[in-house]
Amino acid sequence: METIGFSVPQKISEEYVNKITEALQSTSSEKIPQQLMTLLKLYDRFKMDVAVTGDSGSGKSTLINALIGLDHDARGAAPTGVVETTMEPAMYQYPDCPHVRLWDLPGMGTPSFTSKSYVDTINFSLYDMFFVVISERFRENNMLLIDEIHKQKKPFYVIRTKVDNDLRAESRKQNFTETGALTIMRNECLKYVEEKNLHPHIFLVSAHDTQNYEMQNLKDTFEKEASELKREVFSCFLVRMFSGDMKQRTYMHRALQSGKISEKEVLDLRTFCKCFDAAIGTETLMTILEALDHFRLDVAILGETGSGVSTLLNGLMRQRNGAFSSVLAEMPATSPQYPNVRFWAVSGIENIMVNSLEGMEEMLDNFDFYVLTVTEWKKAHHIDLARVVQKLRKKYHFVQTKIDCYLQAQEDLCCSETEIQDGFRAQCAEELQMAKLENSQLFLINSLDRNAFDFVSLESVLGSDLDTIRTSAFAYYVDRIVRNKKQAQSTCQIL
Ligand SMILES: Nc1nc2c(ncn2[C@@H]2O[C@H](COP(=O)(O)OP(=O)(O)OP(=O)(O)O)[C@@H](O)[C@H]2O)c(=O)[nH]1
Ligand SMILES: [Mg+2]
Repeated sequence: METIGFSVPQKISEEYVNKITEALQSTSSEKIPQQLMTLLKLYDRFKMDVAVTGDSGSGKSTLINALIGLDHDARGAAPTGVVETTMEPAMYQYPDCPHVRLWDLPGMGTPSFTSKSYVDTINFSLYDMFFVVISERFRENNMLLIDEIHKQKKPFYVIRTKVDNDLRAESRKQNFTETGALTIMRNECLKYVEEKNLHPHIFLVSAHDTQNYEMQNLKDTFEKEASELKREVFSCFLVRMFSGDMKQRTYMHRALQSGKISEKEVLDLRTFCKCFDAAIGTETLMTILEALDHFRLDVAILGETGSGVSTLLNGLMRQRNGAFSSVLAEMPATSPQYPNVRFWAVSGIENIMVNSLEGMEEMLDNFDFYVLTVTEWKKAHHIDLARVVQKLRKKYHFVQTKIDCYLQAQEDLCCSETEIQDGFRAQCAEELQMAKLENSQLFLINSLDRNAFDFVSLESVLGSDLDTIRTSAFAYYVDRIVRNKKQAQSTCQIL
């Protein structure tokens, strides 16, 4: 068989390959893809619950409003006030991280929530992470909270709020400097947490003056760390759920009640844990999830010579001046719009297909998803190509490029542009149906004009499809590397 001699570079680093293969060595291979997919789907929809806690009146609700970008009197904002205000935990969606829920908790140290009973009343075990809000000065209560969070081995940030007030008061002193006063505030926080050998992030903020101080830094740090934190809390969540400890029953019950997990997901997870038995501990789970975050998805844009493969790639990568132009690109294209996705331009497929269909199959197997470009619907090899992709059990979409030229050529017809487009779509749909290829979508594109025809919808479908495909591609990839490792080991033993 003639091979085309092309293979994509490794999809995750050697370090992850080694860690994963070691961790899953004792797992039966047939179970890996399905079970991993169950786990990863759950991970995808898992919500990280961040509790905003602290003394009553320390500014928790006002901080939440600043984080979610709402004025205190806007609809949907957390109620704030100069008297005890928040009496029940209330949930707010963090705007830029769909998997993060912020919980506004009642304050500590009032007759309703005395310092002594606060931790038991609030039930800290329900939350995955904490923002400990402090104002004016570091108090005993703050340390009690931090001790409890530390005991539960959960991550937390210390947020000293109302620094605008503090600075205003301090500014009356002689020798006042803003930097000096802020350093004193930070050092006070540091002193107490470092005494306990803890090193959380500390932010000095004003919820009334979000442009100054460290509100932006708080948001940026949290958003940057959110995926890593999610991995950490999800792994701990799973391990705790199935630890067999009696206390965990109540925990599971509460998780079901708050919609953090569903009955079906608990069952799925039980099966997952049985299949992966002792091999799955927090560390292994974290390695798998971390590898998923770094896993590179390979998308091929395929077409015949002149079908506009490179121009489409340039359009998708938002490159104006034809940055990518190659027959079988040696280097993939990447874009911040599609993190961890490598796009490969593969033009001239008619030559490859004429030479060797099997070679084609082998080459195509390097990719996880395909965009099949067509210009001349009648002459193209797109149907054969789609069949090869289907045989590999992978997904693809069709893109009719240069649709503007097609429409221009039809100008003589006495129909509107929309009618011609609709007719064209119907014709293509019929052809695909006849070829039994109706599972894919067709996009009509002028790659030189991103605002015209189906370009925007192609981008949005690609965005959501690639996220779903990432999970299954990763699961099968892990399966493949674990199998290869086992095979290599048994060959070694025979030799
Ligand atoms: N100057 C200033 N005032 C603030 C800041 N944050 C909160 N406040 C004020 O502090 C008071 C209490 O704020 P809340 O956000 O209601 O405090 P809380 O911690 O949620 O209070 P409880 O729910 O009762 O525990 C309000 O009058 C806020 O306007 C800040 O950063 N700067
Ligand atoms: Mg409040």
